[in-house]
Amino acid sequence: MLYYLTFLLVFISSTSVALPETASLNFFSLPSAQGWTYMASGNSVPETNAFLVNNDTLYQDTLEVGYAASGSNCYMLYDVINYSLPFTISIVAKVTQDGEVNDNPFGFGFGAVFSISESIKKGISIGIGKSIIMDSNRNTLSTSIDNTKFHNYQLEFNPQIGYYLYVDEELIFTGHFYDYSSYVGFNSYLIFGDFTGSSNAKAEIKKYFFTQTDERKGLIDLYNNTDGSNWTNNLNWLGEPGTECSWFGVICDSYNHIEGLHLFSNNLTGALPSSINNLSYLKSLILHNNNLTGKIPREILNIGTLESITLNDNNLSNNIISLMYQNDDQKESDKIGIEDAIHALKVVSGVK
Ligand SMILES: [Ca+2]
Repeated sequence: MLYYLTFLLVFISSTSVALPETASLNFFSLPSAQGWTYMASGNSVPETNAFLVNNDTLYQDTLEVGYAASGSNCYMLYDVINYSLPFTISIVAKVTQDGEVNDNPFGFGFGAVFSISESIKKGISIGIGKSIIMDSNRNTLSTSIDNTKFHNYQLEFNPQIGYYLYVDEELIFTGHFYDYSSYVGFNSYLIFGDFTGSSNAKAEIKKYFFTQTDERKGLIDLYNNTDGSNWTNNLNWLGEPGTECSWFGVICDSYNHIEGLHLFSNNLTGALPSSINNLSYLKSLILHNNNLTGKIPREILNIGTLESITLNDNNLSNNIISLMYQNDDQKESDKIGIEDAIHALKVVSGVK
């Protein structure tokens, strides 16, 4: 049976399931209610005196906490980082007051530390003042960005190489990691907030997102599952790590994450692997007119960024709409028909 399945997955955001490698926060509640640990170092200021949530925004105010030994109030999330894979931290924030301590802008910042062996820890933290950005190596990354306005600060970590800081998608700095080997008692952590005793800040945070998935594995599994050696075009596929954006049909965004996989009419033969959800930045999956068989894996719904997908003119035994409503263990006969599915889609997407 052939299905015609070209549509926008506008409903995905409400149905996506968090991956183990993902840690996003909403600010309808404090981070401590979402698994993060509130840390007050050198003072005993309670969480609700330093942070509050209002209107889906997290407000930090540590200006009155005091300086020097008294004054680190932040959030930490332990042991979610696998050092062998690249990862991303994206935060949308602004710093409205920074205590006028511009040589130490860590009154507000964010970062990560991870173990690469029993005795070696590395990581980087980014400190954001009103008009300066520094890293924990004491490099000045920028003095030209007005951080009192909201920006998207995105840190890309490659544990084998170093880090890349982007502000509003523009690469600002590439640097090495700081040596955190003297820090003990944990394997890894994510951190944000006020984490210096020598500076304080007032900040607003609208978004926090951490993600770590093996995109390369997602591509290789697809190649192996669908007889990649006999694709019509497999130019550059299975090349060295770092070459993935040059593989035929792979489209990358400005961070070199895979946002498009366009392999239509390319003789893909076999089943889609469940690790397709490793492509966690994917926006378009264009696979129509191939020889795909079996079931579309439910994991595809975990790709929260997905906007468009085409799977028509294959030999799949289910359709993607049915994934939304059916459990894997339900009988074939329980599946809703294609007309019902299209109706359901129209309802979800608001089309009358
Ligand atoms: Ca402080």
